Amino acid sequence: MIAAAAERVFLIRDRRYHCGMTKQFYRLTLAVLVILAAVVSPRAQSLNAGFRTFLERDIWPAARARGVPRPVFEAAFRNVSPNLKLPDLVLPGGKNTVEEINFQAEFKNGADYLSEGAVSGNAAIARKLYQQNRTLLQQIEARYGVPAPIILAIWGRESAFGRAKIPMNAFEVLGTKAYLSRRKDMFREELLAALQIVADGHLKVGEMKSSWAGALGQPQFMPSKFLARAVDFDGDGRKDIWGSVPDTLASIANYLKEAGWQTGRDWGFEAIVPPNVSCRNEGPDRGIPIESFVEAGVQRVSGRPFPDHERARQGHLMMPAGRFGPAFIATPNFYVIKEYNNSDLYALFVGHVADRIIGAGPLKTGWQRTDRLTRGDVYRMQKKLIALGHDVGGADGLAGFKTRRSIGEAEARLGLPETCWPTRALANRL
Ligand SMILES: [Ca+2]
Repeated sequence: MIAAAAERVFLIRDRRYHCGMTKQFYRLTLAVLVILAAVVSPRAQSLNAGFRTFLERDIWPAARARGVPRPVFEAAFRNVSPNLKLPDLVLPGGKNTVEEINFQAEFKNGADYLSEGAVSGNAAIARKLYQQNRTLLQQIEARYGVPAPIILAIWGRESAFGRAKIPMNAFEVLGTKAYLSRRKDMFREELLAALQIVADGHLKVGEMKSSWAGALGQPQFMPSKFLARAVDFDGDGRKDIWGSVPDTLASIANYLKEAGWQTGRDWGFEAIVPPNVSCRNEGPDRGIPIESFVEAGVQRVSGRPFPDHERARQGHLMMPAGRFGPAFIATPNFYVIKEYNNSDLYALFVGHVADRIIGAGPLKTGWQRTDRLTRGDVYRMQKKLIALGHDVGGADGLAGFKTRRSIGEAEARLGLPETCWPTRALANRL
């Protein structure tokens, strides 16, 4: 691979002083490596050529139509080639499959994702930042109607409050994914949006740093979301979610407002769900008034009543580990947080850290040890459930709420205890 050879070249350059390598020998080595890279990897070459053709024939006309100047386009892709180390790529001739093993944080189990260390550490830093930015956060709350602790919790989760390095070239990531990923169409749109951000003057090409998934800046917005929802709160005319704390925090708040945040409502409450309330009732599409849950025997773990302003309004059963972990009555705002990052554990982390920032204690119910099924195991279970007529929300190897409640339905039909969570016992029976 040319990229790999180039990396080796850089290593040699860094080490030449230590090795006592002469300048001439270094040049010779470099030349040999470049030739080797060219000769040895015709596949990388053809991939690169295909990438260039894709950029010129597909991306450039679409970018031009959006008013992106040619120099911006050329600067964005200068020296950029496909980065084959990115996950979720489908190489030419390769198969489009689900990975067997989970690697992204949101696919972890609840005990890891909401470890007390991660939660209390985030809450402690957020409390300090809350003090330091109190006036700013009050202004943002007043304008967007989203509570400061929720904004702070998202900032912490996305970029460790702006301390995380965001090292990758957004055009390399988005270009590679638009060309080679499973979700080409989505990334093509994001690539065009990224070009537009530079064309609009918010950032220079070299400042467009992203995560490995193409998310931008401290709030980790995809480029299309940046265009739609980032705001300039400090008034300098640029939406700078890389360097400006006011822009970062207000952009997070505006994102949630645009996603439908209901001002004045909580995100949810940890609850005790008695056996007569089936875990099959979970989900954003199965809401009922919170007082109906109460009449069925659902209580808050704290023993205190649900707040008066919530009782008559819609609530949703939310059981991120089925019967094997804490349960919640979520409000619609929980699902607004999921608009930010479509994971129950993510939204729960944000909501719980927000509560901890203002003094709440740890979750009362622990996460039980469960069968460690792989993503591939869950994928195969989903395929069987689909064949039996269940709606699992698409077979992706992840136990989202539609998969969990489908599992509960299958368990009930097979006479197994309802757990609403992928188990070996069910996998063996399906
Ligand atoms: Ca600004």
